[in-house]
Amino acid sequence: MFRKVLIANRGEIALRINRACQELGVATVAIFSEADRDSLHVRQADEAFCVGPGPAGRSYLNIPNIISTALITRCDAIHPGYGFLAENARFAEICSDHGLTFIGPKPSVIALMGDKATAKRVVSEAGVATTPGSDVLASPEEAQSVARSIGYPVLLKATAGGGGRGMRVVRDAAEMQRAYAGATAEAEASFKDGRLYIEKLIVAPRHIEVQVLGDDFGNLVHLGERDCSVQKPSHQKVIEETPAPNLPARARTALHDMALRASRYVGYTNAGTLEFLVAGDEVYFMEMNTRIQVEHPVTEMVYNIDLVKEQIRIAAGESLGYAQRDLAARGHAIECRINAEDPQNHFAPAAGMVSKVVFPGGPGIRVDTHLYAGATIPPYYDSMVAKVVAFGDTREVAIARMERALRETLIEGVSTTVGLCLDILSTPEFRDGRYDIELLLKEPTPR
Ligand code: MV4
Repeated sequence: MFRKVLIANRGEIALRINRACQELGVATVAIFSEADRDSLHVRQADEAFCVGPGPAGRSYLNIPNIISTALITRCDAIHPGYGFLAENARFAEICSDHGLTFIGPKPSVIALMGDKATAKRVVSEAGVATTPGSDVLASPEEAQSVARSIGYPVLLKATAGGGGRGMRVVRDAAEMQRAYAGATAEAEASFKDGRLYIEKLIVAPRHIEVQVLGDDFGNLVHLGERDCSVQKPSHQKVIEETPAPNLPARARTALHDMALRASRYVGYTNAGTLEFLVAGDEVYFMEMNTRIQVEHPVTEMVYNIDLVKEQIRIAAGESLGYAQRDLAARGHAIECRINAEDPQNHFAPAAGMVSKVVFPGGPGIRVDTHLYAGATIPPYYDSMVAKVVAFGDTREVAIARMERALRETLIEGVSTTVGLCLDILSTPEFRDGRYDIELLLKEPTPR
């Protein structure tokens, strides 16, 4: 096992990684920006070092400063969390060039999956169904010709994308030229890579993902699925749950089998998530995320497994120690993401001082947060401030606990998505477990 790990992140996930390390008897080094001096991860880690000013480009993305901090403090490994450098293959390579273990998959696999068009091609070689469409496109004319053969409406997507940036719906051939130019420009600006591919637009699908864990000895398991269909038009996930409600047994088996088959084919190690679109009984692979995800706690609750500890154990060269048949999910878990956002400003991320905070507790409730009374939320980073997770033997119990927990939650000083989550939980679509990605897309945000 490692002696010391550098946590290359901030916020709740930095605390989460610190907890896993503490329980494993691994010492921790936190890094922080000048805007995060008073953050909890700085206090809770064994050591902490400032790596630059507030803007992430100069601190949490500052590779030379992060690597030198790890070397000076004699760390063995770096945990990247999610966001920032988590899916940067070059960073993973630089870590290993400096004798530091990157806690995640191999750099070559990160790079393979980071190219969404290549990922689809490789995964389909493994016999996994992918959304009908093209490989990388050379021109809008080629896009029109592919679209004619698969049928409109189609989606233009950025090869370097993921999370919906550089994505355009195209309803007919006449729209293609403009949409193509817009999508390329956006992808070029966001990723310095304007390459696009095309997919048939799946109408009103569910967005379901499968968690996998693989070790360096060829052991690979899935840990079930998470339904992440409740997303804002901005592709921000709001509520996730496991198991996916009302999922036909055939579709569930297909999801799990495809996840294992694709992961095995690319030699996947550590924790990963395969994203699928599900329409009725049809299941299509969309992309793979080569990191721990925000919503990992719901999986931890039903499998009674600490995924972050597993990531660290695997990276340290330990074997999984269990097989698929040893794993069983029990009960139901739901996560609500609490974001600080300004309803006066189109729900843009809100910065400011949090004057009062009360988080819920009691049976079946877990809260992952870095907030405390008196904390300031800097303007530079993601607006998520807490995750409230509810567990129950049944979905109904989990929902009742979540509603009770959200009503106990008090955050003063900034506006949050607590009310939005309560509104969604009360809709008939959510209560019946019969919702898809359109739940938050059709009508303007309730309340
Ligand atoms: C799609 C899709 C329908 N058809 N692809 C891709 C990135 C992810 N964040 C959303 N993605 C989607 N890809 C095809 N071929 C639907 C989504 C989608 C979505 C699209 C617009 C607004 C919200 C969405 C929420 C989940 C999934």
